[in-house]
Order: sequence, then C-alpha cells, then structure tokens
Amino acid sequence: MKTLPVLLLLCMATCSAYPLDRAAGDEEDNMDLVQEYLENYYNLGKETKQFVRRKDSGPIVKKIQEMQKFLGLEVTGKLDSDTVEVMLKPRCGVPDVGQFSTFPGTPKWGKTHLTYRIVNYTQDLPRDAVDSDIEKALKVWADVTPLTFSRIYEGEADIMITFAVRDHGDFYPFDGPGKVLAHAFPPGWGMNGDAHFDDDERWTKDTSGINLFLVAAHELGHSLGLDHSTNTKALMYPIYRKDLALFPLSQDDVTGIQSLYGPPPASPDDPVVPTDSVPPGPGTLAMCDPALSFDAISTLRGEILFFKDRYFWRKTFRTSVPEFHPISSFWPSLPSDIDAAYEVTSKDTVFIFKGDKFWAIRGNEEKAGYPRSIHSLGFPPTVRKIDAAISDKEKKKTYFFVEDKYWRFDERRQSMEPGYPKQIAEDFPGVDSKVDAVFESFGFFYFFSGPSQFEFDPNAKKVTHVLKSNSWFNC
Ligand SMILES: *[C@@H]1O[C@H](CO)[C@@H](O)[C@H](O)[C@H]1NC(C)=O
Ligand SMILES: [Ca+2]
Ligand SMILES: [Zn+2]
Ligand SMILES: [Zn+2]
Repeated sequence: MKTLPVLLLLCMATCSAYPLDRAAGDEEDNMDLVQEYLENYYNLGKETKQFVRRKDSGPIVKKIQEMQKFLGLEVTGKLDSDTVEVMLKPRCGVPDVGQFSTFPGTPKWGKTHLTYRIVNYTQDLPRDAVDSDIEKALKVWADVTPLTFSRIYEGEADIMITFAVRDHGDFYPFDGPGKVLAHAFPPGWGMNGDAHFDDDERWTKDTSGINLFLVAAHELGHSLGLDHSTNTKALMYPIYRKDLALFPLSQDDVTGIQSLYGPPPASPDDPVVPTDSVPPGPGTLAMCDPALSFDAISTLRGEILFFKDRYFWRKTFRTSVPEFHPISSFWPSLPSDIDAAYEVTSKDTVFIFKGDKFWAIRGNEEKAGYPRSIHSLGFPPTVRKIDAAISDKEKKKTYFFVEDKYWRFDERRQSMEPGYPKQIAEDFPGVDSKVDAVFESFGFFYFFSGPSQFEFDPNAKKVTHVLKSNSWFNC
C-alpha cells in the first residue's frame, strides 16, 4: 500500500516515455530505457551504442547481464519484466560501474576530521529537519569509524550539500521527479566530496515521500569514498529502499567503510547522545531502574530492540546509550504492550505478538497481510497469548514460551513440531518458568523474568550467568 505514492511518482516521471504496461510492442521503449540506463550507470561506451537496436548483439547482452548481476537479478541477458521494473525504480545517480569523479581511482580522505556545509535547502521540509537528517546521516558513518564531522556556515567545506534541479553546474543534470534522487562525489578537492539532492523529489522526514535521511546516509557514503554495493541489503546498494530508513547500515557497509578508515577508537567511553530520539523522560529515567522488566525483546539486523509499554529501546552497533522511541513512530500499526517478538534473519523479518495476533515487520516497513492469528501457526485454541519467543538461526527452529511450557516451530517446514508443548523447567533448567522476553546473542539465549536475566547456553543446557535485566544498557 505504501509503495503507491512512489509508483505514482515514478509513473508521472516515466509513463509518457516508458509505459508501465509493457505487455507487448513496448520493446522500442525498453530499448531506449536500457540504453540510457546502461550509459548512465554501466559505462556503456559510444562504440557499443550502435548495437543497442540489435537486441541479441553480444555487447549489449553482456552489459545487460552485468547490470542484472550487479543488481541481484536473475542473469538472463534479456529485458524481462523484473529487470525493467528495477530499472524504473528511484535510485542514486552515481554509476554502478565506472567512475563518477574528476579523478580516477578510489580515493579516501587523508584526515579523520571533516567539515560539511548545508549550502541551501529544499522547500519540502523545515530547515531544522534538513539539518537534523544530515547530522543523523553523518552519525551513521561516524558511529562505525574514527571520522568526526563539524558543520561550517560559510566558505568551502569538505562536503558541500546542495539541493538543485536539472542543470546545476556539474555534468550530471537532474531529471525531474523520480528516477535519479541524488548523487555525490568521492573524496577530493573542489566538487569532490559534495552531495547534491534533486529538489524535484518530494523530500520527507518519514517514508511517505523520499526519505531524506536515508538518501543522505547513502550519498555521504559516496562522499567518504564508498562505491555502490551489489549486496541488496546494503545501504550502498544503488536502488532506493525505504525499508532501510530505520536501520540503514548492513555489515557490508560497515566492512566497506572500515576498510577505508578502520573501526572507531577503542575506548569511546563518552556516551553517544542520540540526536533524534525522544528527549530525556520516562525512557532515560526508567532505563537504569533496578526493577525494570521488559514486554519483549528481539534482534533486528544486528541491533537489539527492548519493548516496554508504548516504547522501545534500540541498542545499536556501538552506541553505549540506547535510543528510546515510541513504537508508533516507526511502526504505526503495531500495538503497544506487546507480548513477544523474534527475528528470522533468513527472512529479514521480525514477528511481533500480542494476544492471539501477530504482525511482521522488515526494517521500518510493516508487511502486508498482517495481523494473523497465532492459531495459524498451529497453536491449539487454549493458547490465547505467547509470553516470549526466540528463533534459533542455526537450527532454524523457533521456540514459543507460554506459561510454564514451550512449543517448537520448524521454520523450514513452517509447522509446529510434534511432541510439544514441553515443560520449560525440564529443557531450560535454571530459567525462571515465567518468561517475559528472550533473545539470542552470540549463541546464548538471554531469558528475562521480571528484573532478572538468565544467560543460557543451549548446547550445554545450563544457565551460565544471572544478570540484571538492564545489563545491556551500561547503567
Ligand atoms: C543551491 O545551490 C546550487 C549551487 O550553487 C544551485 O545550483 C541551486 O540552484 C541552489 N538551489 C536552491 C534551491 O537554491
Ligand atoms: Ca529525479
Ligand atoms: Zn549511490
Ligand atoms: Zn550534481
């Protein structure tokens, strides 16, 4: 449902030239589209262009295959509908193959302290919203590197940020609404390092239009020296993916940027204060309360989410102080006071339970077709709610804890295993039989019961540590 505005936007931009209905007779249009796309992003040379009209000629088929491989599509060498669909999506203007720089090579900054300047603004958002999105986008990279950034208000900064339409003084004019959203230049002098945003897009703080924070985080990756990634889950993948807006960085991005600048300094004991979370209030105060208990806990793309009432704490890659947000600010249709949550990493999905219903989220996107009934998973009618759940990603089994019993679900077969429920006390000795929440980290299961936490080794089948529930918050 949420993709509709984007489709409409795309359609406005592309329908006249490339009708979305491409059943038959649209091959000419598709050939124009592919020619432009390959020229812009895959270094399609002048000498190759003349072959474009001849569909099955070697060079163009090779280029199409190269593009399909890069974008994670099935490599057919043909303009099948999946390929055309991806080519019509909004994306970054920086080429996937070939240089977008006045200097060849893959440069990086020779210093770790960089300056940036927001030269001008879009009318779509208040200025302070643009300021905070840019700051947040820089922080994405600062969190995982030794890089630091400071803002200047006049003169030449390392990273000059502008909003512009069409021709804007480089050789890469923007293209009106849709398609190209922004571009940025790799580190260096002059225009290098700069990031340009197409002001014909509708920039938004949320994902109703084009999410500025997400595009800025991607473009600033280029400003720091990263190229496009072929990993479809990476922030540096060239196609805009609004479902990354909450958790933009993948391990691929972290590995990429750290190969240029290394990891953050070893002893950053100064807590990083989140810039875009709810100001100090219930969350920050309650966080270190020794009586703190949780409703549910789940991992999400390497981070940990601790749910409580209407809120959740988000423990990110390396921040020592967790962020605190209302659940509804990321997933408007999720309920508060949830019962259980678990991540299935192979599906990049977190399942959220409350009462006899469950929801599915991917990043900050809510999946369609939910909520569903827990009974569709195979629970008998007597089960009315789940207390806690965890999915073992190695064994592909999900454990559901219900009162003093647990059930086991086979993720491969998508069915409840026979012989369950069993007693928690029997198979998880040492764990309090009333489980509030549970999640996995480095092969251990962490069970939460009131203010207590039990670190359980599932192989040795024993509790290895007993901790306070808020031990993850560095209180
Ligand atoms: C912002 O500055 C750039 C570069 O000077 C210019 O091309 C562009 O038109 C300006 N945009 C706005 C919205 O003023
Ligand atoms: Ca555009
Ligand atoms: Zn890009
Ligand atoms: Zn530009």
